[in-house]
Amino acid sequence: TVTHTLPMLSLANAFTENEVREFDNRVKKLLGTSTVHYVMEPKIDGLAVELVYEHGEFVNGSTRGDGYVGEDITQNLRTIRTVPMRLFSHQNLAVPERLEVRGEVYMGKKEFKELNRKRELAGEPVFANPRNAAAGSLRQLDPRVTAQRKLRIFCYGSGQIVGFQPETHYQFLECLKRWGFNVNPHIRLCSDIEEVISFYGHLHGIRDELPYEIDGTVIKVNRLDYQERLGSVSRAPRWALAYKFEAYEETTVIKDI
Ligand code: 1X8
Repeated sequence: TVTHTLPMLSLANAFTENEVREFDNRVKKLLGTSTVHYVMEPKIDGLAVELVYEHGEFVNGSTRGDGYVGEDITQNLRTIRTVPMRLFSHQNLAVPERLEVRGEVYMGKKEFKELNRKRELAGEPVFANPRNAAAGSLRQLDPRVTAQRKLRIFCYGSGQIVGFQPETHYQFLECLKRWGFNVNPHIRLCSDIEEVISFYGHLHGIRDELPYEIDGTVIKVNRLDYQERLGSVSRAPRWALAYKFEAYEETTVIKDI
């Protein structure tokens, strides 16, 4: 097991435009300001993990677990090609002494279908969805099995960082890219809640065309000093919200009782 330096919190959910407007009003009221910028990102339907880098070197990785204590999955994460083993250092952007990065490990829709096709042919039980397939693949005791499952990662957050302090979440995402992390391309910096609502509509519109499953969007207060002031309540930050999409519905055929 691995104890996370900072707990990996869950997100409060919203399902309606009204709930999103209430979130914006709450944030502005708590901060005592009328202008708050938000970053919007797709919410990836995968498994949250934490990657730890010391002096730019990947040293260990873990699952979210209960948010406080996760499982060590370092060897399995090493087989994911989009998890950098060593970070790029730049003239004007050094690598921090210690960097804890959070992201979502997922399986693409194509890879999921292909895996299930093979499992069906082999008479093995199929996975219900890409998320379960990704979870089953990460939990493998043999990293060689994980390596064949074609998992990927999108990085979007931080745990503890020693020796580096960005001013905004958007800046942090830009740094992640330069260090070599895979960051989702459909991310938008919004100047107000109207832009947030409109970008939600845009992401909803491209949902089916994306090569991986998303179950909504994540809205985050951009300024990190604001995030700190807002803090968290009941295991969820007050500075972020999951604005969800309706779930896909499928029909199950009961073949036997
Ligand atoms: C969970 C997720 C987050 C993001 C994307 N996908 C998720 N499943 C993101 O921030 N882009 S944040 C998050 C969490 O804080 N529990």
